[in-house]
Amino acid sequence: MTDTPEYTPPKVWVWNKPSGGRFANINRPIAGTMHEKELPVGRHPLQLYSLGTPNGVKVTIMLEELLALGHKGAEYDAWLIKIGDGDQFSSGFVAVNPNSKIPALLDRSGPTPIRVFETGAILVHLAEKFGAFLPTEAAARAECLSWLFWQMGSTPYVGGGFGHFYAYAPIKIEYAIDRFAMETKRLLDVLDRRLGESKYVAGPDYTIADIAIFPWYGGLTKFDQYGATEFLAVHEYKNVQRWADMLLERPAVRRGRMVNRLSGEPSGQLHERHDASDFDTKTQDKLAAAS
Ligand SMILES: N[C@@H](CCC(=O)N[C@@H](CS)C(=O)NCC(=O)O)C(=O)O
Repeated sequence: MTDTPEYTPPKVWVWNKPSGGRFANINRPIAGTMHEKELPVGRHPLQLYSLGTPNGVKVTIMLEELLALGHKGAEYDAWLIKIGDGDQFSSGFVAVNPNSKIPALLDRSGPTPIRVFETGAILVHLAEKFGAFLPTEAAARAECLSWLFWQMGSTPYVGGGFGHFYAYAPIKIEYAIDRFAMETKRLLDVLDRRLGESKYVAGPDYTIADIAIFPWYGGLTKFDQYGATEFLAVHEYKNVQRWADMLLERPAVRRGRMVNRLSGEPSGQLHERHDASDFDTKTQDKLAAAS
């Protein structure tokens, strides 16, 4: 085991110094509004305030899938929330999500706007609203919701645990990396075994469980999330690879991954989406060529 500095916790923890590491500037022990600013509102029924992270991408994939099915009521404006700049602490954003995390959805299709936060709640809200990607038969619905909530419960160990200590923490702590690499590999194995017996996560059909799980576990296996492809030996998870490749064939998945994205190839970054045509005209490469 490597040596890490000795630390004896004080009797009462106090916030007296930045914690260090990536994202330390936005971590704080208090909730609520940090500055006054309203959110913009566009012309579509659904207003999404987000960023192209794995959590944000779940919702843009869902919306693109609904539009691909012909649900015009799923038209949306996707506004960029730069969490590195603290946009999630504005009065407008906190009113839509008191937890100050992207993504947050404002459903303005009815007489009174409905706010929805937490991706699990957003995916269920949209699935029930449009009657899509959530089976109605009891056993199939239970299987889908079980895997959906498996993602919600398990991913903090992958992102906040493994990703944080492997890629973002200011020091490498062997104990923490071991602890969360073990859990991340166990979770990949859970998913791999499931996908060895089932075409999609919840059964024979594509559902919101796949939409929620893909950006995280597909990210680890296909997109070198946290630079950990080799470290986690992701090639071992053959069924996850097969499933992720299959999802990547879907045009709606490819479009959803582009929305609110601030990194990667300019042609894959659509910072804001207000119209279906934006994918053809407003990606960063197109905007650069036009200016
Ligand atoms: N459980 C939440 C997680 C959302 C979340 O962690 N969002 C991150 C980006 S991926 C965020 O907004 N972080 C900003 C912050 O922590 O201040 C969900 O599923 O919606």
